Amino acid sequence: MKIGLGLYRDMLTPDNFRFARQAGATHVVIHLVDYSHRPDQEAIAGNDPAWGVADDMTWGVSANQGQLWTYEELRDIRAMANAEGVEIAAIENFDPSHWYDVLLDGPKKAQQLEDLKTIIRNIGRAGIPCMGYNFTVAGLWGRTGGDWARGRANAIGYNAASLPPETPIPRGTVWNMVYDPDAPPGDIGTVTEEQIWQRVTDFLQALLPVAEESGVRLAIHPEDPPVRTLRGTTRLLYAPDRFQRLLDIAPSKYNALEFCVGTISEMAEGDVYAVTDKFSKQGNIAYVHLRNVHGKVPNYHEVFVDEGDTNMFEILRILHRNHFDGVIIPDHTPQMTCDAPWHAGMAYALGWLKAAITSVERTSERVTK
Ligand SMILES: [Mn+2]
Repeated sequence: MKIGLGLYRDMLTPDNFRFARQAGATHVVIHLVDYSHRPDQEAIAGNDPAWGVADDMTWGVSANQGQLWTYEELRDIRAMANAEGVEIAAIENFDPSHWYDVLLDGPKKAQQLEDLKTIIRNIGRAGIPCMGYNFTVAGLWGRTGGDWARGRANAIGYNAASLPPETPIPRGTVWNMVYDPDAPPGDIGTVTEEQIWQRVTDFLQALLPVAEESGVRLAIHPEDPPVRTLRGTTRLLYAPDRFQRLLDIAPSKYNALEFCVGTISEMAEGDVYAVTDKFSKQGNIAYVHLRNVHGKVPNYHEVFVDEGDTNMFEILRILHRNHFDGVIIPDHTPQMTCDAPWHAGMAYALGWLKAAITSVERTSERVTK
């Protein structure tokens, strides 16, 4: 098993790649979407996009229509990472500007599917083997922050009872980001169960052949928060049995999971150990998000990797037993009280992860010899 670190767009610097290597990572997962970008505000350096940045709990504005990620920029980022001794395991999340009508089944869908194919080809040509994505219309709306991790560390939580009423999604918004600030008034209406499955089927059928040719695994992240509906839209992967349905649409090594242990443990249904066993045994896991949580929907909060409801050693033992050899990254972690809250939280999680993986792998060597 390999250790990785997820880095947001404004963190893609030689120093942060070096930080990852120092903390024991051999890989990084990079974000290219600037989630918190708001044209009217200063960028917030190192802002964790877990929290909504606007009063209505949406994130920022993406206006990159027609500006697809190029081979050259991907090549250059990879070279920067390689120069510091880490490899890029995956890119995480498409830009809403590039595929809003794929999610919304809008008039630009056919063109945007072609654009996504171009992006996948560029990613493959740059030697990056995986593209993680969230197929979601409402996104992460509703998460809040609080000092509920150990030592009153700030972390993310979700409590349906304390949220403002769910409002319909305004036009020009998808996945909690605005792609058209000048959209006419009104909302996008509802999304039904049949519609969301049809949309993801259209997406996979269009993209998978190109993903296979390009050597880029498509890895879907489950819905966070894993609720059945949000803001009038039916959610796709809010329960473990829906993962198999998604994989069965197009069985292929390249139709895979961005396996988020934290989100799965938040789900009302299913057992996180059984789910980890099933999908790692089947070889469906492209990479893992490791994060611990107290509680489940409709009320949970995130905590440090070594507190919370899930026994992470058991998760690692299951992955190892099933020969999972991919990358594991800490998901978001609680922020630690110091001058570098995000980095300290990640360094803690990475150190814990390295010791735990070493222990699991060495213990099993002793047993099998
Ligand atoms: Mn996750």
